[in-house]
Amino acid sequence: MLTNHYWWIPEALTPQQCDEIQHAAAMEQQLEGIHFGQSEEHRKSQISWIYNEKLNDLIAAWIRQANKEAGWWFDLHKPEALQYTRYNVDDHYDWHIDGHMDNYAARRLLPSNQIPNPIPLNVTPFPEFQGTVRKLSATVNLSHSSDYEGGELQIRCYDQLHRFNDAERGSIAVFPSFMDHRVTPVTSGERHSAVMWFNGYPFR
Ligand SMILES: O=C(O)CCC(=O)C(=O)O
Ligand SMILES: [Fe+2]
Repeated sequence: MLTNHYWWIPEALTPQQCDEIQHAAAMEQQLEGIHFGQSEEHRKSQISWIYNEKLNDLIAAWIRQANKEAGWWFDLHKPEALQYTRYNVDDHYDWHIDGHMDNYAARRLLPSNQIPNPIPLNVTPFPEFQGTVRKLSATVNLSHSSDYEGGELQIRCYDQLHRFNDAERGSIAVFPSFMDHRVTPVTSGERHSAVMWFNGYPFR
């Protein structure tokens, strides 16, 4: 299927870069995280969007590198904004994929006033995302692993379960967006992460 189900980058970001992401997130409005088409229990977390060019370019560059090192060589086009997520005790994100990869999933361009809320994954008001799908997902770990218990990112593929416990601050996990994954409930403390999705045209 794929030789590598994920690509792990242990010390991708310096503590200063992690601080910068956290400062940028603190300036933005906090929203309830949702998963389109799923019930409220599926996901519990607070999110904010980061539109900082320098920080977004930094994460995007790591994803591009992982894409090659992992041997995927997916055709990548453009990343979405960075989504910052806070998981408090009991917060979680149940099993899901971040996007399908085929032509039915390709985003259709719609005028902003016709975009439903919440926004389904297969429409966009932005011309630069027209025709694209999510290809690679990246989780940036922004908490020290000693700051929380539970809150473990897990990726499953057929009979294999990959568990990312003790994910140190500044590490990044990159995986294809069609891979099933979840974040288990936080049992103590607080876990902060940032996710970026890199889009491209459907697989062919
Ligand atoms: O917080 C994480 O590590 C992953 C979150 C996630 O899967 C998502 O936002 O789609
Ligand atoms: Fe996800």
